[in-house]
Amino acid sequence: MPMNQQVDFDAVVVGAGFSGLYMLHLLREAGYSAQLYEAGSDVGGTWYWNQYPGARCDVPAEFYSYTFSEEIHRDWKWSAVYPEQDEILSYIKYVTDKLDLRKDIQFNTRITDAKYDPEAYTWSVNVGGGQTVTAKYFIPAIGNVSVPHAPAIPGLDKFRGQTYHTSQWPHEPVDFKGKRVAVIGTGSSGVQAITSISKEADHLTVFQRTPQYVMPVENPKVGEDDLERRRAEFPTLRKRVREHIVGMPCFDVRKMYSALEDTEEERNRHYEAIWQEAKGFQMLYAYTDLTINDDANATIAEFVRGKIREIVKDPVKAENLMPTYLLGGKRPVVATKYYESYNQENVDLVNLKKTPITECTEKGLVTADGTEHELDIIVFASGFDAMIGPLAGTKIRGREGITLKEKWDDGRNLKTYLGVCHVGFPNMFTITGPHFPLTANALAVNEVIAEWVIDCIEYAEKQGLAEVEATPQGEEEWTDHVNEVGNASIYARTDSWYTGANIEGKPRAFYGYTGDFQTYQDKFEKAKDYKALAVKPLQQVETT
Ligand code: NA7
Repeated sequence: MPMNQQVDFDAVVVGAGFSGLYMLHLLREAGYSAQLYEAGSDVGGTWYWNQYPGARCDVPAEFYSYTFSEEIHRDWKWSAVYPEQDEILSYIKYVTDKLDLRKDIQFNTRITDAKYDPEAYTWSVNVGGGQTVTAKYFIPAIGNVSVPHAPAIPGLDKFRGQTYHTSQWPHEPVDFKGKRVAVIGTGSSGVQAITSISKEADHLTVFQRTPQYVMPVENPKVGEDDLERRRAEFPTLRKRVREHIVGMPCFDVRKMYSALEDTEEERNRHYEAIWQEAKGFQMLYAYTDLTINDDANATIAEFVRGKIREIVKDPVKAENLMPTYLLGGKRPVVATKYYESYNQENVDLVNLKKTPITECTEKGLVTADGTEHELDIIVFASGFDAMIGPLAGTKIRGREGITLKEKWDDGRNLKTYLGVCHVGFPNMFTITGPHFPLTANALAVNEVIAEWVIDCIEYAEKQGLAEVEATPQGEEEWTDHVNEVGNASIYARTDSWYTGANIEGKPRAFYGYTGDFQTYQDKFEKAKDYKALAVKPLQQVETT
């Protein structure tokens, strides 16, 4: 501070999810004027939009919480290890009010376009209603799984029942009692919705394109003793989270060697113990090489397939639920008694690889075998145009007037610097954009990025800079690193939204960062020398 340009705000932030709210707080703490615009009518981001039945976080809340304030940590009581969506939303509202952030947030405002003015060194942001605001810094924090994707089913408009997408769920409860329901999609959202809706609906038909490895997790209540322990441990919380391989320092079953070094019997004993203790994600980290060595991965994949055979009584359903790709190559899914749901008489499974949906009629969905599945409600749990979708779908024009979508050529030429800075887009920082880490606790990552951004802004202001922008070399090196770690991992050899394979025609790329959390943070530490940024001193600007 102070800024030099004539602007409405020092910074405009877009999106009132975990990352945008923290960014707003950091900007205000550092003395900048900032305004946050949010499309929804309240804060919450992901947890505002995804109010589908069964929605909950699969990272323990103890670690899926902000780590910057002891007071917030001390005063908030999580009721369970993996709280449900409404509790996480209440937490976000609580933090918003505690930090008094609402006064700088404008709700019900979807930002559709923003433009950099290379003469004035400012961003103009269209805030709707014919109004534009200017800011030196523009910080989209609009999520990376926030643009829903749904299959184009011929005749869907004829359907007489109701349709929903998990990520655009109405804020009034949907009543499934006595209803015939379809869920299309079996990712994290579908699996959670299936386990929940199957308990209420008269009949549930799951339309599955690719089977999932779903690892069991229970959801114990958090008692007073636990809360006391957590409060006492707060001083080391941030350090523990940041030093952990995926930002969840509760992994206590990891054997620090290759799965192939144990005998089959020892290995299966180890997997069985983790399965019985319902330790969720920890299965994938049971040994050090399950995500990097295909042979090691095959051992755990076969173990889980064995569990499906054991749990699911109907052999046809069991066979259709059997995944064959590398476990963890798609984002791991954890749930409580998912496979058991298929033993309920009211739950059917359609394997879309064998019998794809051909059309929708007034009554329901028709599959290639000619069956008409009569339905009252269709739930699309069919995922997202992930990672680039939200930013590419917003007309954000940089110095040369081209949009991010054009710069990235829809993903064919995806390059970023740290996922945060972009050549041609000075003074813009994307917190949840492409190249965001996919294998770490997202909230911990948000904190790392937002803190780097505020440091960078402070640096720019102290140096009297008009512009900071990624250099082509910075972008090149970071993107090479993203591609290198991606190519060396199992994610390269599995179809998933990590590489755009979930959407027909979407170019293949590593849309997210799949390296470990330590390496990622090291890159940010190193980036504090700002050598990968091109800067333009304000004096130079004033004299040119
Ligand atoms: P995901 O993980 O992308 O899952 C989407 C599911 O929908 C998945 O099973 C897809 O099958 C299926 N899908 C996608 N397109 C189609 C079509 N056209 N027809 C049938 N089925 C389809 O999204 P989620 O919402 O579950 O989770 C996203 C992330 O949000 C999650 O990982 C957390 O980070 C939070 P596929 O496997 O692609 O064959």
